[in-house]
Amino acid sequence: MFKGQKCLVIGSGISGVGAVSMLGHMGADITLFDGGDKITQEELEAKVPQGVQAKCYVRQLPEELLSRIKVAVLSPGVPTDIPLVQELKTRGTRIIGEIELGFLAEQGRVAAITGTNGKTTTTTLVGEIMKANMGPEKVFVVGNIGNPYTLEAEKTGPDTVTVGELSSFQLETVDTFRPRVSAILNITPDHLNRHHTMEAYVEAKERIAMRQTSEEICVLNYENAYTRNFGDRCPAKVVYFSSARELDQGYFLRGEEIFLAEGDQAKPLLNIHRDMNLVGMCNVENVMAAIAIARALEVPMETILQAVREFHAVEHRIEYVANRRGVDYYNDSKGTNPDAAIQGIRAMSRPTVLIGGGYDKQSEYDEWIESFEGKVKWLVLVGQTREKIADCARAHGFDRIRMADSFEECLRLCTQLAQAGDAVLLSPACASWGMFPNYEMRGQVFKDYVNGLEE
Ligand code: UMA
Repeated sequence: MFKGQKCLVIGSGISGVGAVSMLGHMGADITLFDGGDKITQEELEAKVPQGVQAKCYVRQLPEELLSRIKVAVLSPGVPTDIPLVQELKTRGTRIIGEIELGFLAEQGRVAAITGTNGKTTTTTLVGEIMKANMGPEKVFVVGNIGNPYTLEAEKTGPDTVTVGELSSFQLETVDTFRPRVSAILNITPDHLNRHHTMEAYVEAKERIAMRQTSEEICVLNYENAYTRNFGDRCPAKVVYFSSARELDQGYFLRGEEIFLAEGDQAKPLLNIHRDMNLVGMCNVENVMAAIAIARALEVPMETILQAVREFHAVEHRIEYVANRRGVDYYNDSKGTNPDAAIQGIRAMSRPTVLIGGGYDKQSEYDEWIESFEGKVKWLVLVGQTREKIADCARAHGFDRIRMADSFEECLRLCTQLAQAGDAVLLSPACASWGMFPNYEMRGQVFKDYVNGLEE
């Protein structure tokens, strides 16, 4: 498809490396560029996969090359409004994202999942259900979850299923991407420093279903205003789920049971306490969405329900770590925005010492602070946003705040403040950047610390 064509890959993280590898197999004439201010020429060259040829440039691309680039593949972390991308657009270069590139090689069915929160849990669960149904070798779980699509897309075939977790960053640059099933779990403000406006963020999320038709299915949350309204405009056949009301058609919660209403019948499927190992209403929604997605992929209901019964929490998402001296420790490092962190607090049933703060994504923290509702005993703040959060908390009348200068100090403070019967929750409402390269490392440091405490 791109044989002999001049292709530029921007960004040399895992997506960029995946894109170079796939373009290499396609016989493209590849240039790999990274604009990062620390990376060296040697480091960039070392990232080119073995057997693939790519010219490498750090920070600056030769002017004469720019005019010859036919296709530019953006890594998710590369904003579409940076000067380089704008320049390429003006010159008529085709701009696609790494997900779009992967899709060009896709041979099987695709289930694509987005949403501000719950993506990773839902994607993982759908992956497990599909593996139980088809065998692990026929299922590829890709995308924001940490596995670039371009590393797997060429292995797909007519009998495989790709389950993709897609972020708004990735969806901004899809074009022909057309999944068999899409899902938007919820949309609340996030990543506004990248998208600038809520409208642009919502628009990016909705692109997941942009190329779908009434032949395909889009699973939407009825209890989120954005996703409910999208149902009226969505080109795909819509299946709704709701955790707060009984629906005529779709998945809903009645008491402790998840029901499916189809035709003129509503059937109970499972009990959210007995049949699920996940806590919190957000996870009830994630499970409903996962069932709807798997059903749309024609998996027998019994296989779906058995996989749900066997499924345990995803690492870093309201993950129970251990009890130390009567205190329960929970790692919700993936609570990287206020809405995700609200779900973390809601899932707690004990007085809670809460760790907050991190990289500033220009979020507003009011609703998060309001969700404390007498449950949060102490708020221990760390990172770039700590003053902003403290000001917001005080404005809401919450002043049981402690400041820490480092993550280690923050952990020690929590252990001092928590008493037997309490919980300590790492659910910072902020990205980890600035203190850690990613939320996984932040969660791991938390878990190592807790596991190292005396029992
Ligand atoms: N870079 C440039 N120019 C720029 C910006 C970045 O050259 O303007 C370079 C950086 O110097 C760096 C590279 O690009 O060398 C990084 O690329 P990247 O940020 O796209 O990172 P990847 O390693 O390719 O990881 C990406 C996703 N990262 C982001 O969206 C920021 C990963 O999501 C994803 O798992 C991976 O692709 C595979 O699909 C992470 C994430 O934080 C988990 N996602 C956000 C979130 O979940 O909130 C959206």
